[in-house]
Amino acid sequence: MKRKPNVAVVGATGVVGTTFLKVLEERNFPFENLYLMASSRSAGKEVKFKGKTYIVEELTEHSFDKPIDIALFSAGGGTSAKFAPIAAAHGVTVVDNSSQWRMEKDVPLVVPEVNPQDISWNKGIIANPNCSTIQAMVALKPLQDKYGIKRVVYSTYQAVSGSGMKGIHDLKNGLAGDDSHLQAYAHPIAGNCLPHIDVFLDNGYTKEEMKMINETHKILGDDDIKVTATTVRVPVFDSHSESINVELEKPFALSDIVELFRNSPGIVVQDDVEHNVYPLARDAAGTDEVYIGRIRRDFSVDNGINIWVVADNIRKGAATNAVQIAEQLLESLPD
Ligand code: NAP
Ligand code: 3JN
Repeated sequence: MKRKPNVAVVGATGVVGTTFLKVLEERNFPFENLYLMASSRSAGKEVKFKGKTYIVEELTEHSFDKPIDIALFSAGGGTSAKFAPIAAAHGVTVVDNSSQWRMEKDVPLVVPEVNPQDISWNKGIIANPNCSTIQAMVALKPLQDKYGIKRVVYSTYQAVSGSGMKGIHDLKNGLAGDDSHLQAYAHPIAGNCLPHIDVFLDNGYTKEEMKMINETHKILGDDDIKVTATTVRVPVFDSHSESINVELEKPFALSDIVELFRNSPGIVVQDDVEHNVYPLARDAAGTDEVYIGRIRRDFSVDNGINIWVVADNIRKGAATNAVQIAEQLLESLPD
């Protein structure tokens, strides 16, 4: 690393933004100056970071007039649509958490354990994938490399923290017996499973389901992989769980796949059913790894496998993944 970067966190007061700060501190991310930005609602708010008090500033067209090297954005798609290009035009490299730029041809969509090489061709904006996609990619990449992938079926069990403060509010109140003022969901989430994440599209899928399908193709670099998804919100505060059914191109020995996962970056295997060991949302919460268990053959097809994949959706699914990308940017910081 040549010098310490000037860093901006956009959306610093939100669920993902505050986790950005936690992860930057934990990983001792180097910086010269740090700027915290949010909407006018939070301008002037004080935030403590590494023992120092920072004042949140309002994000405006002039926010990037000062020298900033890296900006971590998590302020929604509309804010990214407007402000990421302004930042990039000022020479800032933006790591964006929204879906706004993910499928743009000249924007890399990166999971550092999977396609770190794509960071190098960024033109000022790098997209962080959807949280459900990120943990699936960490699991699928080693399978793709060793056996090839024909088809994937995702079924997700997603935590309410993926809906920000409003989702947490709906579950907390629902558990306390009050479903009268729902903020995030069309139905009570306490005691329910809602097969409805983001909006419904004309093809009958939700936008979350289509994000998983399209982002899988882009990150794995293969549009021929057949992918389908059902995404479901469940009454869990933190960590997304996913059942992933995969049809591989080549035959495999189950023990080789367990070994492959054990030796792949970012993965922890938790698979000892005799002792009731398998990944659990509550155990994954607060950590940065992707946990894989229930590894078993799918006897209904040739070369099929079922896995259960769990990760903290706000950390590995958002903040940690973006900070890992930013860590790679440190290597190419101009003098
Ligand atoms: P949140 O808790 O509601 O926080 C939203 C943040 O954005 C707040 O800091 C808010 O500032 C700021 N903001 C809103 N409008 C703004 C504007 N016009 N200008 C500047 N800042 C603005 O939401 P969250 O859960 O952190 O999620 C934020 C975004 O991250 C989501 O919209 C999504 O795009 C992305 N996200 C991605 C994933 C993923 O799968 N990778 C997961 C979750 C979220 P104020 O305090 O001033 O309102
Ligand atoms: O619902 C979840 O579990 C993940 C939510 C992600 C999200 C929430 C609001 C807006 C996104 C995203 O990252 O795809 C967006 C968005 O930017 O579209």
